[in-house]
Amino acid sequence: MLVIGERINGMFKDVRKAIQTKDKAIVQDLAKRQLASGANVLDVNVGPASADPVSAMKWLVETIYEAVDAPLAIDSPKPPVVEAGVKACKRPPIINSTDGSPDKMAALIPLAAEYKAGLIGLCMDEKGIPSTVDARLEVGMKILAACVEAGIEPQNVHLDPVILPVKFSQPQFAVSFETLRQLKTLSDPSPQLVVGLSNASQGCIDRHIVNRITLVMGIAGGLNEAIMDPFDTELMHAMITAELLMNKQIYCDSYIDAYMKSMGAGK
Ligand code: THG
Repeated sequence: MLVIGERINGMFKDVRKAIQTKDKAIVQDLAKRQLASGANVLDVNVGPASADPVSAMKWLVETIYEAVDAPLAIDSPKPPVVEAGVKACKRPPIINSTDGSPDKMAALIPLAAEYKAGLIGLCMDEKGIPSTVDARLEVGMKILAACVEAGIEPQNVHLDPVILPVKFSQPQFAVSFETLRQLKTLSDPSPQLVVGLSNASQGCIDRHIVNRITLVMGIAGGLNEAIMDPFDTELMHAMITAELLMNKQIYCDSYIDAYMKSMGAGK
């Protein structure tokens, strides 16, 4: 499972403040601790409130690289912000994300091909998030086909069925789950399958259990990557156990410790 740490996001108050005051230590500490908790990749998002998102993205990427050398996921709905982040990267990042709209695909697919970056494709387009499985799959297929045509290998395409908060869009999880299952079969080798996990629990009182069960069900449906909170230890343990049950890890009595050690966690 590829754990993409979600915490360097201006949606969180501490990160928003760090961007405003150029406080490197907060960002660098989050980078180090997420990796030590088992994250493989760090998501980087300036948040919706940033006054100058292009410079904020560049500053975040440079600040993170001063402290750690990890792969990054450059996360913004605005192509110029993504481009600034990708250009500041020392090694190919994951671009997060395009959707199926012609404008975004035209801007981001060539950028991913040029920088040999991975590309996340959201199963939505300029008309919004489709409410049916077939319509979401159609968008996913369109993005995958355009990527392959541009020379991006399917393994570098990460499709996201789009998870919405269960509190506000309750019927949607079943649609996302079934979309996920079918996205897996779109190509051989299959694209990577990713979700923004914490979306599921936004507005819920007990967010932890909603995130945990969403992740476990996702893994059962073929999910192999998530943008998630690596500081949530029970979430990490649930993930490792779900992968064990899906036969992706070898059982031993200390399988959780063994997994964490293999991630270099705890350093
Ligand atoms: N798919 C892809 N990328 C994504 C998402 C997705 N990137 C952004 C987001 N969704 C995933 N990351 C987060 C990060 C934080 C939260 C949710 C998703 C979150 N934040 C608190 C909140 O809104 O309640 C912030 C408040 C706080 O604690 O300070 O829940 O779906 N490809």
